[in-house]
Amino acid sequence: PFLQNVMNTDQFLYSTVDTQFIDENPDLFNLKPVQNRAQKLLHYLGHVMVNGPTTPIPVKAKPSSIDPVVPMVPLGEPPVGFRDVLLKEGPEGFARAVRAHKGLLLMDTTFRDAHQSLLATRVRTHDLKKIAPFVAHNFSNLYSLENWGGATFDVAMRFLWECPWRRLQELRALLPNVPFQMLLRGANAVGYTNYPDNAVFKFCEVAKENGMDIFRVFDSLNYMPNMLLGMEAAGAAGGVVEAAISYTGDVSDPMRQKYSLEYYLKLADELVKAGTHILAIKDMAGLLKPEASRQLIGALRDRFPEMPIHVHTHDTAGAGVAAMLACAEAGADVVDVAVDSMAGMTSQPSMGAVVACTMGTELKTGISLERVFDYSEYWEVTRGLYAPFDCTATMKSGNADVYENEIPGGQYTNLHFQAHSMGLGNKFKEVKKAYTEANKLLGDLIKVTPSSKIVGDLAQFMVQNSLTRAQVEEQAEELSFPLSVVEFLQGHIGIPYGGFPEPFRSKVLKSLPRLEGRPGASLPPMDFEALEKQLKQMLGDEVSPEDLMSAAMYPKVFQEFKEFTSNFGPVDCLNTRLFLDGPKIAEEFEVEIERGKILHIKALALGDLTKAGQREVFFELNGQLRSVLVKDTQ
Ligand code: 3PY
Ligand code: ZN
Repeated sequence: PFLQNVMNTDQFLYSTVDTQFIDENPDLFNLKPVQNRAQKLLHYLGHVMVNGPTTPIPVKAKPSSIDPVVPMVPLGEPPVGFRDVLLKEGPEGFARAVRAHKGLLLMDTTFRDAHQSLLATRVRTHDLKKIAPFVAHNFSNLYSLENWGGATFDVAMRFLWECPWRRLQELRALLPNVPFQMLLRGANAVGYTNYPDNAVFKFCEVAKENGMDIFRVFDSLNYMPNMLLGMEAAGAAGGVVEAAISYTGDVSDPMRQKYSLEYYLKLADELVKAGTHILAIKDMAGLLKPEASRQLIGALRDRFPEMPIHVHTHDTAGAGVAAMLACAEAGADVVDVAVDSMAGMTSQPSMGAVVACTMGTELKTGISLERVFDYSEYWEVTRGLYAPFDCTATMKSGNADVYENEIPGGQYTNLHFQAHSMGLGNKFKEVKKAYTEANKLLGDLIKVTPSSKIVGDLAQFMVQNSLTRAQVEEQAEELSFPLSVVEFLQGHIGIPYGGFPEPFRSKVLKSLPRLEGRPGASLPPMDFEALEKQLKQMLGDEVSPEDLMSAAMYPKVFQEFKEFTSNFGPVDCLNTRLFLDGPKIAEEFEVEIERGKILHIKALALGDLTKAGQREVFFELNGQLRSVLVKDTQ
């Protein structure tokens, strides 16, 4: 009441008194919400203690009990990095500086693709933030840090109950000097389907405003109209456009002619003509062998002497370091690596190995191996917290069979998890074989999100129904195919290189409609005003451009995320062990609910099951007894 009265005085309203103290202490007005959030977090912790994790767990393992230690970070501002060049000289100047750089540049994928490939994309902002200042201070000469896009956008909300935009904002504040890079699925943005053009443009604009720098744009069929749309959107937002050609097949194998060297060079011509700042080869399955690297990157280097070339790969077969060294020797400016303890297998090749192998040569990276060891130790221990998602629980090595099945890194891990969770642990080989056959049925596609999911869906359908490729072809008119396969054949994600497989397509589609050309071109623009109105009704307050974009990309996931956090509070403040497993009885811990605002919590006891199927969970919150009632769903 006191504050209410003061705020209603004319002196206050018309600023005739000095309100500086109030201006500088907005928390004065925040007492209730903090208590409210604290109570919600207790509710969350109680819920986890009674019912277990709130995110699906693929592996029967507990988070490790060892706490990660953040290596020392010097005081003061981090050194100048490539982001400073970008801010000063714009995308063109940045590209020139990259090309002119002596030595090999690295992109670190640890914050995105590495955990998407090894840990089911589950690494939380909490653990990324802790190590971000160390990266800023010790890896200021990275080309970029890949920390956003791909599956992270969806998973942040769907499984981690955190806002992907906030991740970007918070990391940006901690890491001002290294360019941030995201993976944009062209006309599919960060989703699995084509979005209306205005949604892709707006998405890039908001991403750039929130601190994104480099947009790696790809299309899952290398379908040029989709690529161009994504490139235009990233460029219009003021981002660095990194057009990426998805690589499949083997250019060094004369027997494999569909995706030949000429095919890739022609695509590169078009992307360079379309004005890409950087040209990328995206080897999402890790198929680029050293000899193929020499041929492909060598030819690109000769053809485009001024163009910076960036290569991405996965280490599934175990040849990733060899391939990246071959790419660098053939003229690539940048290659992708993940820190050692998050590298290898379906992830990227090891940063430490590439740094060590180029030391003392013209390709030296300028990165300190000692600092890589520190960084790796942080991630090794942090990775232990994600044991419930770690593919190494069952996957013990990479496998050179990827050269046959061509499954992208992240999907390879997912299919492995799926096979094990269905009790088909000894059938993974069969699943991979079916994937190879499904790919042939669909006409030998480029396989990367979302086309890889379509091939995977067809493979699963074949395994479940014990169907061979010949049987699927014979019975195509009668079978009830997964929707993704039917929509692909209708043209919903674009047109594959070489066209759709016939007569298979006609047999499956019969009289179903076919889309002509670029799918997004026939979609009506997204009505952002209507969406905003709808969100205001749902959220009851101002809707930020970031929330609007989350809802545009994933309407249902966004709504569930908002509902969850309105019940359970800002669960992203909890450390990962608490988030996944809750506290043990008698455990005391602190939660920083916002900067400088710390809650002291102790878990006291778990009550008996009541007749109504509930349990009372007792805590001490900042020295006061609190309890929450939780429905026991076990
Ligand atoms: C994604 O689209 O998420 C990928 O990582 C593709 O390689
Ligand atoms: Zn990848």
